[in-house]
Amino acid sequence: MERVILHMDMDAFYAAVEQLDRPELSGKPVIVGGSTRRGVVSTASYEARAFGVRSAMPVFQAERLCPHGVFLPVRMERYKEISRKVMSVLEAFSPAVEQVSIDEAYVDLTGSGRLNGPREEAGKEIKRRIRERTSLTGSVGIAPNRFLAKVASDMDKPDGLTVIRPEEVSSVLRDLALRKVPGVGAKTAAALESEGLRTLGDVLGLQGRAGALGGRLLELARGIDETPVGQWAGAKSISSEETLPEDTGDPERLKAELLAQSELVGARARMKGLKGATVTLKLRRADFKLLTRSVSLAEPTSSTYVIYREGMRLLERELSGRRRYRLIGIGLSNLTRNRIEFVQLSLFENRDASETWDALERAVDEIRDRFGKGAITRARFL
Ligand code: TTP
Ligand code: MG
Repeated sequence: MERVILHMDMDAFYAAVEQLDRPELSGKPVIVGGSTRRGVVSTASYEARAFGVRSAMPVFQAERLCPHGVFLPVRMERYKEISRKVMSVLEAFSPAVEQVSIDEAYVDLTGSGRLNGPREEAGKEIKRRIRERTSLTGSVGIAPNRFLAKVASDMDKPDGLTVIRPEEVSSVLRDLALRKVPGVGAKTAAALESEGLRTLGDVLGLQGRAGALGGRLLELARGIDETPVGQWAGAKSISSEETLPEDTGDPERLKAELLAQSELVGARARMKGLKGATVTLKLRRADFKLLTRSVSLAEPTSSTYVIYREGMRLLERELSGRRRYRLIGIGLSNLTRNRIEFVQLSLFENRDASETWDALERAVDEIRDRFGKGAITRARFL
């Protein structure tokens, strides 16, 4: 049966919530993220985007581009509160809802009885209810599958509603820039562009050679995405923790434990095809006081190396001579589905260190699967 999938993504979400709570900021360039200059931008209002400010940009760079911008810290609890309202609107609308990030969800409208009349009506109704409940706007895309619905919701932002009908799919895909394909990161897009591939149409034109690019991108180029809505409900974070055999303040001991934990978390994320944008260190002190420390990453990761590196930075800040700890753990949250990457290709010689780690870690996971957990142990443990 032909499916009808809706994707909804709130507009400039964190910044829009800040403008909602402080009406004097509406119409102003608002930049949320990194309360310190060393941080990165979480998001920027559309007014700030006009100056070139973007998510994941270092704060000092945003300050340079937009010196009169209003810079605000992240208030995650408040955004979660609004996010819950948005999701409850969607859940009231259809039983098949899958939230994929704080401000984004898919709704399967197939056979929901909501399609009497044009598809636009369902989209309009959802947008209207979200606005009524939260006073915020979101953009909606409606298409025959998830991938296309997400592409559609991005085509007209903010406050847009875009429908891609089955007969329009091939022409939309032909001209779709690879950097607009969900899952293709900026680095991958640049690598593909340097190979002369700019659009999904170009990928399709590769014919035989395209096989080497990995099946997923080729499928998308053909407009195929069978992923059901709801498949991935539940996975909010991946974490691992361990109570130590005895309380310790020995940095080497804690670091070794952190590496082992990072490896478990990374392997589980890679197995599930997920990446996380937040790394959280958990420590329980000998006096049972619990500490959690988090860091947001510019790019989601499933890399043991990156998880460990970020965990170490957090750990080093906490370690002081005399403190002893009874538990250490590390978690990955803010999960998204794996990005499409082609690091296995000899086509791209200029891999950077973290990509090489990715490829290495995938190889390690494979060997473990085949020969058991003990087959490979990191040199660190020896
Ligand atoms: P997005 O939906 O990607 O961005 P957005 O809602 O701010 O803007 P748009 O109108 O383009 O949808 O992400 C949702 C929120 O997630 C965003 O408001 C802040 C947070 N976020 C980060 O913290 N870091 C990031 O790198 C990105 C992309 C988002
Ligand atoms: Mg958004």
